[in-house]
Amino acid sequence: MSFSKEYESFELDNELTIIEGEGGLPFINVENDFASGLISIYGAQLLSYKLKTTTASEESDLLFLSGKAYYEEGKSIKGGIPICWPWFGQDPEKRGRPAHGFARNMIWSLLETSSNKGAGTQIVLALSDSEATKKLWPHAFKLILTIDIGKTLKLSLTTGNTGEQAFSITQALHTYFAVSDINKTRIAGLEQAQYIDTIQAGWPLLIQQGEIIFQQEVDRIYTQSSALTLFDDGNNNSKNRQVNIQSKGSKTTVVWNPWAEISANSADLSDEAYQQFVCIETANAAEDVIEIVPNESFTIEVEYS
Ligand code: TA6
Repeated sequence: MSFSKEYESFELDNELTIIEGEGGLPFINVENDFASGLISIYGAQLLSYKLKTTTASEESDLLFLSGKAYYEEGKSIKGGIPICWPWFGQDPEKRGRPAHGFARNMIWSLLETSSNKGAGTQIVLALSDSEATKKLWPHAFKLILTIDIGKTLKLSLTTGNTGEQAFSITQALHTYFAVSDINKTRIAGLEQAQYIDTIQAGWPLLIQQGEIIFQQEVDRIYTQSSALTLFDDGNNNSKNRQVNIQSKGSKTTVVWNPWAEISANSADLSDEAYQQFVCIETANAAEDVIEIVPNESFTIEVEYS
């Protein structure tokens, strides 16, 4: 039986069910020939993606999900792929509105689900302006997130301006990649790229020397979005793997690992959590601000393989 009548018509035989997830939130459970996935309709947040191997077993999760995550309306779920929108980072107007916007803290509508036998499962979710969003942000909009769960994982986020005035957004697909050991994790593709180091006072603009490695807290906004590769070189572990990241519509890549102190001081992360993930975010942030005029839309996309 479906979690609720409202979602029944979206279920797909032997492939997609709507279940009662953590905190009583509606979750979409996907299981197809290529992979499995779990999406929280609250936040339109993908929480899990596991590729199937040729031996019909599953690979370990591509995504990190904190064991201490909150599943409560008004709070964000720590892990998976949170949608940061319509602003990235702290409230740009410093009015005390939530960090990373409000899209990750709202129940979205499920618009469509479909099965494409040779390719996987497609899920389309939407969020439109409401009284609640207008209190935080005065604009009329339609946000559409399409998730393709197949041999690769694809996300596409389209912002439509349905109002009569232009608006500007910053945003990010704030992906938490699971890694077996942060000390053996590296990212290639941003060598010589410029980045803003948001940990240092004054946010200096620096140049990336070699691959990105992790030996302390890292919180950087790279002003470039090229093809990237995440290497998880942890040995004796099934997570030992390589993830290719291809994006469109983004001129910014955010790389974040909180390291030990922030992990220990975050109520929704365990003390050791920082060893198990790295965030690589396809974004429009810092100077990469997107203006959208009435009746126009803007799409950001990413594919992980
Ligand atoms: O994207 C990096 C970042 O902005 C960090 O500065 C850190 O705060 C992180 O996101 C997580 O933010 P959250 O609000 O989800 O705790």
